[in-house]
Amino acid sequence: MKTLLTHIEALLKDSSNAIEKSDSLEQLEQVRVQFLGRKGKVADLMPLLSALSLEDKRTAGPAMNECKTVIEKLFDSKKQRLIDTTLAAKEAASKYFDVTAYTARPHEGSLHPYTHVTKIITDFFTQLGFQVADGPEVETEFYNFEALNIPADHPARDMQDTFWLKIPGLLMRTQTSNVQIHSMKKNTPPIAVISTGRVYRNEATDASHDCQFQQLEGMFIDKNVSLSNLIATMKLFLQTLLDDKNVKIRIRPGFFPFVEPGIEIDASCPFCTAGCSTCKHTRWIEMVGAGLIHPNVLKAGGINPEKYRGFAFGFGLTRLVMLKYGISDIRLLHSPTVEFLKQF
Ligand code: FA5
Repeated sequence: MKTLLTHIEALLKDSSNAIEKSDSLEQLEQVRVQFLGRKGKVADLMPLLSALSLEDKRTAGPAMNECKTVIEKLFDSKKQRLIDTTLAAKEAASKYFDVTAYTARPHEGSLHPYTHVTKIITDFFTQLGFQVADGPEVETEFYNFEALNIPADHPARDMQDTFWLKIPGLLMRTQTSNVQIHSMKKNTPPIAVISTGRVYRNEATDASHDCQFQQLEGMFIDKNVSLSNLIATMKLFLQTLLDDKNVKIRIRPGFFPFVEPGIEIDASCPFCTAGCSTCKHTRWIEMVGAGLIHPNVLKAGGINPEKYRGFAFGFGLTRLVMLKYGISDIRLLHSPTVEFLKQF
């Protein structure tokens, strides 16, 4: 009996300390379970009580009940105090809440990858003295084909399947090379222009081909323009665009009716040292068609080929954008997918 009363006294002291030390509702709940729970310290004393004689039980029983009631009261009072403190802290925080400090911000847009790359291109070429020219997307057969040395029966017309308008002689331009003729007709040499914009081809769409894409055209006409001027310009441009001074170029013969000689330029892959999926494990990426402007084209533009020479080049601008940002599907470039556009 004496042992049980000593235990009750110790229990009251321990529980009171533990309850007082709890500084959160979660901690207090743990203490409650520890003392008043089904397997708690109060329940642990029950076997001692049952072992007592009937007479001792008359004294010890009420002492046990009293102990339980006191612990419950301590617990309830502490719980109320903790709730009050939490509420008071919340109230104090909200009292000085400045409702004008937060405003709903408008959704921020970002530049399209085409805009980013077009800016790099125009910055580069305008620094070299080129001017930016524009040309119509709805074009005449003359500017898109004939003036570029591609007469109606020329097999090169098959390479650029065309969207024709219902009005005879009008089409959606298949290449930005139409700007060459417009610029020659408007200016006198020296002429240095670049132009970027949409072109259209009647082609099936897949991840790397579309019926609508963008090209970058460039042209320089003066006395004594040579193939080395073209190659040096292209090398410097590719190094700037790919942001890699070590980019090397490789020249291959290429056929375009409006240049003679015609070349194609490949750049060493800036993404790998031993071959990757971008360069199809060849270490080279096909970049641009170019060459010295054909005398017939100069004549069609009203420029004397005996006196002047020029170079011209044409990039798939869409391909440059895909290469620069690692975009694997061309269709994303004119899709309204916000998750894609937000990255730029
Ligand atoms: C031309 O269009 C010539 N006008 C380029 C040129 C200009 C050569 C000046 C010489 C002097 P080509 O048809 O190869 O060339 O097209 C140029 C680039 O457009 C290709 O290298 C490719 O990157 C891109 N291209 C062609 N077809 C598609 C297509 N369906 N979808 C996406 N890009 C395409």
